[in-house]
Amino acid sequence: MHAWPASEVPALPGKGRDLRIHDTATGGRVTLDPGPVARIYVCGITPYDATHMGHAATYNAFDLVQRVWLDTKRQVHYVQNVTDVDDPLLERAIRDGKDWVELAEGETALFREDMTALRLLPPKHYIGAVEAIPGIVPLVERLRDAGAAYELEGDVYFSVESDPHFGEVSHYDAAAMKALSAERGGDPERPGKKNPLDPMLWMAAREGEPSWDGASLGRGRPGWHIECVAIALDHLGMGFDVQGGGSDLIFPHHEMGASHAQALTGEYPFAKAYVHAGMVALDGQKMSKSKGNLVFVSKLRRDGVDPAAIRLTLLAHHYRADWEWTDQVLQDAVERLGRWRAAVSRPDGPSADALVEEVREALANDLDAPAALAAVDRWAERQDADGGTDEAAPGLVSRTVDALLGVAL
Ligand code: 5CA
Ligand code: ZN
Repeated sequence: MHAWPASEVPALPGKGRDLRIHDTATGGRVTLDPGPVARIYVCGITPYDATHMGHAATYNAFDLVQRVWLDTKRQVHYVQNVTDVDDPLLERAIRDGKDWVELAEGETALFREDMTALRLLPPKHYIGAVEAIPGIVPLVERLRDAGAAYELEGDVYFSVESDPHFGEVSHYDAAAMKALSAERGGDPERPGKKNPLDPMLWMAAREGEPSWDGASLGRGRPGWHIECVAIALDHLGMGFDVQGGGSDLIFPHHEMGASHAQALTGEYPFAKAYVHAGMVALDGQKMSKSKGNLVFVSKLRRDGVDPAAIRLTLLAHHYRADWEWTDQVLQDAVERLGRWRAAVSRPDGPSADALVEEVREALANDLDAPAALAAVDRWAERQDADGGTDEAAPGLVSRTVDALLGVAL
């Protein structure tokens, strides 16, 4: 699948800083040391509805990870998937009387437009579940042949007991795992499973549903977790630097993905850090396609809201915090954008050398974007109050905000 165009990332003077980031698996801050090519996998959308602010907030967080790495002169090998076949997509297509392929393609195209408008850097490899199927089938066969998977009425399940590290991403207890599994696509109540938590790797073809050749597995379609594992192993290999997504993916998705990969390869860990963004809510409830309480990026764009203001709204919240979308948080961002644009449009101003370092340090410190915004606010206030004589300063502020925060002033 093709991704979307990359906006230019200006180079900044001086040296970037290594990222210290909260890792869900260890429950603490880790300093990432990725080497010259940093490797990151971020779980992509299930394209049955338009991009909402929750998605945008999550992708914004991982865009900052990329920008911090790029600032250290590393290359970034970024992979993202599109879950372009799964139960919720097929259900929505039936509900709306649409062809599921057209629904997925249309929503993915809109997602690309939204990402481009928000200046979120594209993945190097943007891979759909459907195009990954030829790679998924042999992995499921290998798991089955190694005794890590078993058949139940034609479907194939992963045995969570086959990975000694199962549970080490989320650290949730059995009751929490069971509840979340039922809520997020699992089937803990299905009779005949070895462990109620075992997730499906391959679903045998169902009447009226799309299916693909699964070689010795028979016709069917892939389970959700193995999709991301196959794509990540194919393009990044084991032990990549960051596995990312929203906090609703901690369990079962990232837990199961890690176990699938570890059982397949005998290596540990799947990812060096598991990084999770908080949930954006609307009217007190997590914004979600299934609930329909959504603010769409595309709708705001159509209404004439500057994408840079949308981006500043996201940046005003720490990525790990759960927060509520309101008209006020958007309005605050619109006003901030206006103040910043006015401040950089003057021919000179107070020196911005310290600002570059402040923004760098804020982001290296667990992506503290609100602290980065506060630093730019202070420079803009000084510009407003006293001005300054540094002719390079306004340009340097623009480039810093562009390179590290993805906002074009
Ligand atoms: N296709 C799978 C991942 S493989 C999926 O979860 N798709 S999704 O469309 O439901 O979500 C896409 C990304 O947005 C995921 O990382 C998810 O954690 C994140 N996300 C979904 N809702 C919210 C929300 N309300 N706030 C923050 N992030 C969210
Ligand atoms: Zn995923």
